[in-house]
Amino acid sequence: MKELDVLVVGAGFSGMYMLHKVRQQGLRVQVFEAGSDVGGTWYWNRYPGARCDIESMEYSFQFDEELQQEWQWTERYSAQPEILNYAQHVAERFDLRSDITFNTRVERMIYDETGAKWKVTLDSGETIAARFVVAATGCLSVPSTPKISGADNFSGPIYHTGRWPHEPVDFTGKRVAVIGTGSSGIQSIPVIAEQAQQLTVFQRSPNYSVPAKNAPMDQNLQQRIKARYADFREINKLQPFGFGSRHPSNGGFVMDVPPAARREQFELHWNQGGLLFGGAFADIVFDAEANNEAAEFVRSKIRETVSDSEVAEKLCPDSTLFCKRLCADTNYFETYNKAHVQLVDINDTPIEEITSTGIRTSAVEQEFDCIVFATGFDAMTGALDKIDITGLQGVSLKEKWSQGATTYLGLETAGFPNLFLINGPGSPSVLTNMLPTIEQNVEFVSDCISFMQKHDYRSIEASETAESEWVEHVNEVADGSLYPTCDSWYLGANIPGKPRVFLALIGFPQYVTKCNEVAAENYAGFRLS
Ligand code: NA7
Repeated sequence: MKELDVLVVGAGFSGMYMLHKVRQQGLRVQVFEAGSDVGGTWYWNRYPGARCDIESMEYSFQFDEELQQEWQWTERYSAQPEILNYAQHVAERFDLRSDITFNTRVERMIYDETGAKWKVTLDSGETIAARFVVAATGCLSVPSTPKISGADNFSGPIYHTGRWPHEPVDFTGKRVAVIGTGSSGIQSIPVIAEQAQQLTVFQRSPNYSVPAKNAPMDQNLQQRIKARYADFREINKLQPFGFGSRHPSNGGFVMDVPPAARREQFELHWNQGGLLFGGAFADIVFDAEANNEAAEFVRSKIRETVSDSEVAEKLCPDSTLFCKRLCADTNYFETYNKAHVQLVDINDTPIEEITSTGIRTSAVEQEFDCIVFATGFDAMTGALDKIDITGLQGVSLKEKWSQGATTYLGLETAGFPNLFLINGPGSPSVLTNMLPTIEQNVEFVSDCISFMQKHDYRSIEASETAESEWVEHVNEVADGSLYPTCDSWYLGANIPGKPRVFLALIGFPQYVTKCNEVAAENYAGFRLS
């Protein structure tokens, strides 16, 4: 049986950096990746309009000064092809592909307590022994497709935004249905509408979206940031969500400001684009009245943009702003002013069936040439759930997490020694700029492995006490905010039957401090043996 020191699952940005780090430590490491190349999220999500909602100068690696100096971004917010090129550049620059096995899934992992090793079985049938396994499996990597009766009978192509074909899809002259209006729907709908002969959007819940204000990269700005890149990165890490220092938040509270000045402040942050709107006031995600003021501002923008007032009302969310990730769009609401674009609210007229030629709702049957599911992911836990993982005393991870995922720091879960998670449930992950968070998690894990080697430890496991205290902490912080007040994928609420547990920690700087303290105290809260 092949023996490794570290086996990494996934070759997205987490797996790539993990490989680079542990290789520098002189360890035997191999990455296994289901896709045919690196890139993770940016490998799979090739749908038209796919774009990052964090500015390019921040959504990139900072671990290597030459890398961050040499790479030139072309837009304020990068589109998927450019980010994928970047991932491929990183793979080449650090010769990563030589230690990545592509087109290979990890199917099963069993912990051998006596040998303090994981036995990992691949879909090729091969089993490999590894002292450590790092699950770099991504937060949004398992697409969720609702079960709609008749889908198998549809004669045209059915796409999912999260599993988009590698060859271009041409919608010219086509009658297209898009189901789902989360970020992927909101980004793809305007682009599909440019080609399609007719586009019908099936909406279950409207979403808040703020124009991204994307633009070609300001090259002077790129130069200025690069001249002090390390400082820029450090300042961003101190922001509550780990990004956005160029557009500082206003520390004030919404209701402390008179209405006219309040609107002016919202307008200012609206014009900064996308997620930066959240910086308009400090209490938007904590106070319901403040939140509703901000939400009402966004609704007023939707009403201003969409000319048909009935359609505008259907597009206006009434849920808590930010309790689902705010979308950043380019011409989303404007698209509904086009004569060939139609909005169907499936709360009024539910989808009953997909037929061989189209979609039948309770009101009407409509013909389509293709259907696009933009229906999201089994977030945070989906990829781990797909692997059959057995830890101590024969307990499976599925059993352990049947009432909700629990971890210590999002990095390990009790009963599963030497299995590290990158951006695991209970870490800040999706509530941050993912790249610096990935780097922080990977560096924690690689430092921990060095520490274990130096002190001759064979295994490390989160203690039950540290884990339950951490879970309590994550929930306490979430409950102090408005995040748990709607059915979001942060809570697993988009997947039927998934336990409702808040899966991310709010607050990146506090998390980093905690991790540093844990490491300084010889990995307090972990059992080393
Ligand atoms: P999201 O944000 O989970 O959006 C999925 C959308 O699909 C959302 O509008 C859902 O409505 C809708 N949906 C889900 N199931 C159904 C069914 N059964 N019928 C109709 N509509 C449905 O996924 P995205 O891919 O857009 O974005 C994920 C993240 O990627 C995003 O937050 C960014 O961080 C990047 P719902 O709101 O559940 O009623």
